[in-house]
Amino acid sequence: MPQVELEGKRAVQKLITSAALTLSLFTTSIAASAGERTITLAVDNMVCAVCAFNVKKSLEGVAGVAIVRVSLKERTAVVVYDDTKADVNALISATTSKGFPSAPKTE
Ligand SMILES: [Cu+2]
Repeated sequence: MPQVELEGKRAVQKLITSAALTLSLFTTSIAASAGERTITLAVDNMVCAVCAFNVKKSLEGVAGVAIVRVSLKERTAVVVYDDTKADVNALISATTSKGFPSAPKTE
């Protein structure tokens, strides 16, 4: 039954193509999300888990901040924020005012 086999192959191909298309649309919509930025801050004075917690809390208190991931080991805070509501200076002053001076991390 070569005909049936061919149909089956086509159906699978169609499925793969539509899955790939869905995935690329999904990725595009995330990238295009309005005003969303991610920045890595190098944070000073973090010596223990409580410090890291306080840094996280200070950043989460800034309007427009969506996600904060603090690494005690790396001495960094990765912040996802809406740049129509918050800016880098607001993030820096939030941690600095709690005793943890920070600056955009340069590789
Ligand atoms: Cu500490």
